[in-house]
Amino acid sequence: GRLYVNRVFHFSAEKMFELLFTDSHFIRRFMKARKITKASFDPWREEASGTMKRRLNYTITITNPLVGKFSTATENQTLYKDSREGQRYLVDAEVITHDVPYHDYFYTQNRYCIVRHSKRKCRLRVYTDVKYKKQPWGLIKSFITKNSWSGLEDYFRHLESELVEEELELNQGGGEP
Ligand code: YK8
Repeated sequence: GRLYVNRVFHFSAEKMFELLFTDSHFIRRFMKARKITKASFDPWREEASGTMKRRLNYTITITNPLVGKFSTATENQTLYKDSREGQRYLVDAEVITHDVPYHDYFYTQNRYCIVRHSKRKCRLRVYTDVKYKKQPWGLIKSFITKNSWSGLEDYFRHLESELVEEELELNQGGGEP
């Protein structure tokens, strides 16, 4: 896998969770900027084991010239039980892009780790992996992986910069340092 985001932000871990994993203005705005449309978010639901799950559906706009312009996608998110409120949030997100070539071979797994540093500081790490459900021919596999990495890098670089913007706004005129 790869580590795409690894940064300390000057706002709380709860705030980070709220921005990324609830139906927040931030995520709505970000999706709009990425031309992610027709988004539907299920609420978080608790499983018998205590883990929380939810499903998102949306349509992504693709800039890769090798692929059609749009694809529907399903994202299954799992929030792990040991994520004690406000201390640590671990979210695994499996993203399946239904309408890209070789879509039945692979999916993407993004792991978001939010760790509390202090009352008003947290660290966000995002690890990404391209996973295979069946093994394609070697050349195809490297083609899928290479094209996935470039799309993911672009997406997470943009997400990080928008979070930096949000951090600025949140800390403006707040009074206390
Ligand atoms: C989520 C991974 C692969 C896919 C794309 C497919 C190339 C197909 C390979 C051909 C277009 C928002 C990506 C980047 C689309 C965007 C997906 C996003 C960024 C040439 C054989 C969508 C996170 C996410 C996960 C997977 C990304 C796709 O929150 O290259």
